[in-house]
Amino acid sequence: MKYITSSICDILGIEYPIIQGAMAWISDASLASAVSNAGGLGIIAAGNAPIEWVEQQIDAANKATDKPFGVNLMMMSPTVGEVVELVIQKRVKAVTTGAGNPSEYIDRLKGGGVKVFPVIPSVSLALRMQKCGADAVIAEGCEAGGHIGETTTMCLIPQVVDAVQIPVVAAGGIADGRGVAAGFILGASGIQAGTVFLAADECNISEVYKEKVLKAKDTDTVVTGRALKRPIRQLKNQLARNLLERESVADMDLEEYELNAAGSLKKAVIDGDSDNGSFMCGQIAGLIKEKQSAKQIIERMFFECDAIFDNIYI
Ligand code: TUI
Repeated sequence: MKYITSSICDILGIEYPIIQGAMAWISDASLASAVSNAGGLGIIAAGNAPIEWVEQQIDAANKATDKPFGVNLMMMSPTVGEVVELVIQKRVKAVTTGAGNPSEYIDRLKGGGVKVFPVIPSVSLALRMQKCGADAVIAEGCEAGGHIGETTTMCLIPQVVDAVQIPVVAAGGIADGRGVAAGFILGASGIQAGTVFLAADECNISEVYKEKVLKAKDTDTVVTGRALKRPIRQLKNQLARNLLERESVADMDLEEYELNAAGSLKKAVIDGDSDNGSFMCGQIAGLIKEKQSAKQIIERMFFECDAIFDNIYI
């Protein structure tokens, strides 16, 4: 069987055109190195973490794999500038970025030999990233978990593909070979997946979090923070209900909201606090039924995708 390949594999030096979605507090060296060893691009999520933690994770990933991996810059973090210098110094292969506009850092990263793959939720931002010299864009639909935009993957990908000349990676709602094939059919050159790796053996989240993902149904996520222009998709629970109630009466301060959001994510990932944790997760969770290694997940997705392309005539 010939696995599908693309320009993304050449740019990143990887075997399968799959990038692991960055998940703050979750995507550490363990998950990133497992994905990279399986032939994808593993990603360490810098999130809001102290720079020392990011450095430790890069060093640990370098010990665990000789394959390329990347680091995600969360643009709302006050330490983004320091992480940029760190990835250059450590010769990290690539960065993905999220939750904001990375324009001011692209020249420096590219000059330092780092490939830049910004996550974007709209055509306008994709065009801005292309103009600033991004190597590719990751177009993420609002089916994704965590911080999201407004447009679905189905509508966003072809519009971004038509607007830019650089490669496009499809993200949001992809967890099996049908999703991978759909991304390619829509014109993407690769895919990013986050939620499916929550069920990976190498993903170090609380058992409560993992079980919630495995039990989730199609309608079990909700978007909080829309009224505050900070939309976050997470599993429905007491915290999500409280957030929705409070934002509807608009009595919430944005700074307080963001501090709470970060604290609540930690409660989900580390403590497994069912009521007060923020269990960020994409709508595709309903498709994820079993724990598997990152290698099994990736091989299954691309085996299924190849089988689809072998059986259709375009
Ligand atoms: O970044 C994500 N998803 C995330 S980041 C995150 S960390 C967090 N932790 C606690 C509270 C809040 C966040 C959790 N999930 N996805 C990529 C993504 N980026 N989706 C949408 C965007 C985006 C939005 C606006 C990218 C750029 C952008 O630019 C706006 C502008 O023009 O400045």
